[in-house]
Amino acid sequence: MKNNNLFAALRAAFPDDLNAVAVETDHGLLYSWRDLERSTAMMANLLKSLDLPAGARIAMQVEKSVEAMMLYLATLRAGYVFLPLNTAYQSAEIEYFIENAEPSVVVCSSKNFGWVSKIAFKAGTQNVFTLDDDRTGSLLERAAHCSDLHEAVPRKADDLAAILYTSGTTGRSKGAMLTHGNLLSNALTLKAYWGWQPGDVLIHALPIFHVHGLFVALHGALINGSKMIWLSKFDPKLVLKKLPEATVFMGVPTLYVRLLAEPSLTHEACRHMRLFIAGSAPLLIETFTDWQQRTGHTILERYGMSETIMLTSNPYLAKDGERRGGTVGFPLPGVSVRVCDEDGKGLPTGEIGAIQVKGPNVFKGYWRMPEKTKEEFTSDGWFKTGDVGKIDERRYITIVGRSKDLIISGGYNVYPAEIEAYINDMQGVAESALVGVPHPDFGEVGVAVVIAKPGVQVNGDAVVASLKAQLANFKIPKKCFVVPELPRNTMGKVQKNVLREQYKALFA
Ligand code: MLC
Ligand code: AMP
Repeated sequence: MKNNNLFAALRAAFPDDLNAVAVETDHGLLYSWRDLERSTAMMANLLKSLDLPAGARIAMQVEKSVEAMMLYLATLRAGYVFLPLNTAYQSAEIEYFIENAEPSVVVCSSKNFGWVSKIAFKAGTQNVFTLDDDRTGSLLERAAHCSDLHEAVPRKADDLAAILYTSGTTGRSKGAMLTHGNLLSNALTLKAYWGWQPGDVLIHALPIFHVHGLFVALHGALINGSKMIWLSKFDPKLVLKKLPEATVFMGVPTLYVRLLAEPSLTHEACRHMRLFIAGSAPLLIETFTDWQQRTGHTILERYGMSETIMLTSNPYLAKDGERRGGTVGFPLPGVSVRVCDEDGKGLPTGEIGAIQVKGPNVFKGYWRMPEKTKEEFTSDGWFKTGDVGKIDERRYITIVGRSKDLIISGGYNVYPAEIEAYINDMQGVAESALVGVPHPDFGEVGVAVVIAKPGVQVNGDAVVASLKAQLANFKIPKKCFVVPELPRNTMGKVQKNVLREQYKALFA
């Protein structure tokens, strides 16, 4: 029977010359395809030696490094389930993920070992390793003693490969379960649709704990046997320096905004490039047109989410149509997209409604949340994205908003309910509301509006400072206002649209 292990498919795409460079880092290190092959085998053998239960989760919260990427590949190879965690998460956030996912292995940076291992051991995790971005840590020390030969463990297409936590409008984060089949089908579709070619070189400048950097960018290069220029952190000057050696770049809109601020971004600087791809948040039309003028390239915008990986894309080839700014293009081959009213009835062309999707890319469900999973699918099997949009007569899809109360800041999702719960718990706070307002760099940022309990003084800056001590940095509102009352409708519900309007020019 065919082995549907995603690693096996990625490995099969390695070039014949295993001595060729697979990854070049911003520190000037070179990793060959043979290095990827051998190091992932050693890590996979280490995982195997731990005698983990079938379906064991391997959680990782470490700074971006090639070794961290290898741990992901090794987890696939060994047939376990990868659980990447944003490095910005603090203890309360990590505690929730670890208690919820019950990973058998947790890998963290050595500076966090004290508090992370305490949480992990308390939750029953047996193995906690360290991994730092300078190629040190107990994970590598232990893997160094393992064989560099390893046969990818047979997996079925339906077997779990990764769990990505994504927050909800209400309640705690949910783990989206993605299978080997989901990830491979999407990688192959994108390889064909975006015209990956021999000789392509990707600048990988995104974090590797979310869909964009971990799957879209990484799988894209690997399934094409393409070299990656690996940046541990996005740095516009370094990207510009590397453009003449690269052909493909992927980024969230903030990365494009920051590149546009560099005077050396010119037609000439981008002469070697084949394709610029944007996604994870709306790309402003100004950014799209400025980029065209400054570089001569038309950004290809695509749309996806943790539960579905990539869903739609503007065309790569001119014969399939133009890349239209402000739209997210067409459903990818094999993916179905429909726009419905509240009752799930399909809407005519051009009408705005809920975006629902179906396809081999759509996840298996939320980790240990069968009820929540059921709620997010229609009775006829379509996944409700929570995004609101329309499809025009030429089939282009435009996202016009979200039915879910979500702020996307610099490509990271912030769920107001989570932040409001923290603020409401603070002394002296009666109620709060978090809204997203336009921001020139992050696209959108959170602003908190708070009312104090009668007779109590609450300081907005103190609210922000207190949140900083508890939550990931990208979730922190950029401003907090203390006001006498919040605008409400006749039902008493806070009118967030009124607040958004009131504060919309704050960062203009
Ligand atoms: C950092 N800060 C942010 C922020 N990132 N605030 C809001 N939103 C963000 N995204 C905070 C910092 O903590 C700091 O606060 C201040 O803002 C300035 O930080 P910075 O130094 O400018 O930030 P930097 O480290 O440069 O990070 C910015 C960034 C990063 C844009 C490079 O946020 C990033 O890598 N975003 C990409 C996210 C991503 O990969 N998303 C894909 C999700 S997948 P202070 O107070 O300390 O000054 C997905 C599906 C799909 O959505 O379709 O792809
Ligand atoms: P996540 O849950 O982090 O995977 O974020 C997924 C959400 O990001 C989607 O549901 C959309 O709301 C948003 N998103 C992704 N790509 C785009 C895009 N190109 N334009 C607008 N929104 C996008």
